[in-house]
Amino acid sequence: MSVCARPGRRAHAASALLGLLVLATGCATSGRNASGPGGGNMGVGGGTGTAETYPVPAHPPPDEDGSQLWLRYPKVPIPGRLAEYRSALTHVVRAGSSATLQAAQAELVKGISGLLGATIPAADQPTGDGALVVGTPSSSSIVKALSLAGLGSVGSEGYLVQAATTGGRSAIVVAANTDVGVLRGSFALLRHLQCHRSVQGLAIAASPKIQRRILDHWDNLDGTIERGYAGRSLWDWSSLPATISQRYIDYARASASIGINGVVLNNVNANPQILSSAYLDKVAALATAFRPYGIAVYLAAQFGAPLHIGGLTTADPLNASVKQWWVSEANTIYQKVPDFGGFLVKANSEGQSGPGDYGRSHADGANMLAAALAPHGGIVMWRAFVYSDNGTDRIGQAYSEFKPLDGQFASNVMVQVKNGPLDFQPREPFHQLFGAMPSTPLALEVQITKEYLGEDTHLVYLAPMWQEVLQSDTYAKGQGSLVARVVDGSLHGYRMTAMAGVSGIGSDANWVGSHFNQANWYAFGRLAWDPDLSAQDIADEWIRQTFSNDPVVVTPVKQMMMSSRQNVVNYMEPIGLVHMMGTDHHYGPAPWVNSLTTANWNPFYYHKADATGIGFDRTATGSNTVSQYSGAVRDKLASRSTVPDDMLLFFQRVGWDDRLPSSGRSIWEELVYRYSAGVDAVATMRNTWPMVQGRIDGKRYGDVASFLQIQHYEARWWRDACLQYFASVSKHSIPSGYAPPAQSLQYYQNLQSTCPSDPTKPRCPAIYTGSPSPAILPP
Ligand code: GCW
Repeated sequence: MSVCARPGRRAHAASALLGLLVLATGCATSGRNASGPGGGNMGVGGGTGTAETYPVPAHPPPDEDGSQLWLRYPKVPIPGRLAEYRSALTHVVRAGSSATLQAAQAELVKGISGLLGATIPAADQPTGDGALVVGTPSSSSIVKALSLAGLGSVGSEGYLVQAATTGGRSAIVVAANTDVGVLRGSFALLRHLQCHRSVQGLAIAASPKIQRRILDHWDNLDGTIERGYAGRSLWDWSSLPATISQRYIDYARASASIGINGVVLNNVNANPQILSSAYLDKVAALATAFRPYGIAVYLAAQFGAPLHIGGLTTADPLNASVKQWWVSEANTIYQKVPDFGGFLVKANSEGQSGPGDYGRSHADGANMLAAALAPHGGIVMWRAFVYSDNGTDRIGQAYSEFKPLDGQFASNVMVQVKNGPLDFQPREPFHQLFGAMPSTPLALEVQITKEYLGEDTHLVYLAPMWQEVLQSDTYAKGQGSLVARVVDGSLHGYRMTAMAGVSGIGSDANWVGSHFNQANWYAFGRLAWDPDLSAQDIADEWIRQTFSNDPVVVTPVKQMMMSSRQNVVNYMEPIGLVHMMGTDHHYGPAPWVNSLTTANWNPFYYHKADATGIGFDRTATGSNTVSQYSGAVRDKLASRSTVPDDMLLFFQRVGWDDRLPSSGRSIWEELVYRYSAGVDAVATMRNTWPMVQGRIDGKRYGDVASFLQIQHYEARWWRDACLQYFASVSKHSIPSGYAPPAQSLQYYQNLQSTCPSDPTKPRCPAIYTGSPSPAILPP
């Protein structure tokens, strides 16, 4: 950690005024220590922040709609750093002619020209100090002549970004072994500059720790997006393949800038038509658009496709005609898309067909597809999201089904596992399969779209949640067997590694439904590149690029982001509650629902609250699913004295008046406290946000303020509805010192018929009244 930006005078004044903030003195450095053969990110030099004070903008900055994401490149507003950059970067030496190098050069010219406030000229050779040289040893004679020592160890996607001397003149070099590595290095340099870090002694070396870093789109061919809250699908199938919109290119630029190298174009609840020749031409056009950015295209394949579009009477994976159908399908795909990545498959899950329909195993199904793809280098990502309503504990079913198959999958199959054993809830333990499949490469799937965390409106930064999972210790091979080490392949020596994020990216101007949801797309890419990056450092660099480097902005916004995940856990599902959302649309609270015919779709299934207590006993006295974790983890979760508070009701059943050792409160009191604290934490965010007013543009400022208001009302809705319900079953009342719920239980139950009217932009105007805080009354 190096010296960082000092807060300007206004920051001190503002913090003294609000009495809310401790101004941080740290900021993210340019990289982290290299970490062994699996890749690493090392920053040496150039990480220094600035001691300059950021000027207060004379006029509010011009409005922005968020469409530029973190690639905005505004002119550096601090004169010292601007002068440093202007002398260190005087011209760009033309890169080679490949589409990827051209893309890198175009981005550098655009970005640096914006940051310097003047177009940076291009030249064929260095013409003086300050040349920016980009390339590989084969595309650039200058890079070749530099014989950079570290290049050998950055692999095919890594890069070096460093200060150098060429022909006696100072230069900055972006060097890699491949053109795609050069592109990634170019974005790393732009990130460095956008964070206003010094370029003196610049020396960044980085390479990805995870091979495949993939956005999964749940986009349907009719333009809708399952669990999308940002408008319609980006892919305009009707105008493809003829029309390649700038939006596709901007999507590729943004994704490439954070290291993403794959995209599954369509929903895992897959329409088999995507595999038809007409659609494959459209897929090929997108693949062509993305290729210069190092992004490969994958498709979600419906297992029943041979029946639906192949004219066969079976999709049995052991049937010779079925196998042959997939072989010729794969051949067709690779004719059109030579670098096609492979298939993602949701099989025998939530109504999707699969090998189980024919009495075959997941391995039989996956291996049949894998055999068709193998000659072309493609892979299968077979999802482990399976459960049925068979009377056994839902969260143990994937483990029971997949663990026995370890070692039976073909070498080009990965099993893709959600972060937790249930379904992307605000807080879950890590999935039991991590650490339990040493012979099967496991890909980690997380959800960027906030299906269960406030959809488009709530400000919830997800990197702390993903970091919590990645840094969880499975103890599979003793202490230190982190989920991150499973996923990066180093724990079990996996031959393939991958991380996937369910994108939710749509055609809204801001791409993801809200300005702050952009941070989750950004953080996904950065963590997939290096799962050991800290959520805080990622937030820091995202804020600097997306809003401002001014500490008056960075410090409070980072504080809002870093507390946001625990806040949402508190006001939606504290101390281990899960799955209490409304049926189907998953918007708003509905803990009382217990009438769905699929038992494990009922919120009641998960909390089992009655007059005697609350919680799902997964210890030896209950479902014993806790025994699917390895010894140390199992013992911790199974014991009342060691289970973390936020996992309590997920694993254990407790009485309402039992005391929580950490707080001394009864379970009932703790629920009331947590729900109330969560609501009031949103009030704190709303009070903090005005600190950035005038420092960022009015449009984004206003958009965020109005979403925070919605979040505040909805947090109170969650609290009041859940507390009313639990009060009624427990026969307890709200203790003194807390605001009473605004409405009756019946009122909240009746809301289900009107809210939301539009599940793609879910809102509930009826509850946007009154003042949500304080929920904890002042003494
Ligand atoms: O969380 C659930 C979603 C479904 C989704 C499913 C899955 C694509 O509610 O919409 O289906 O997960 O992951 O397959």
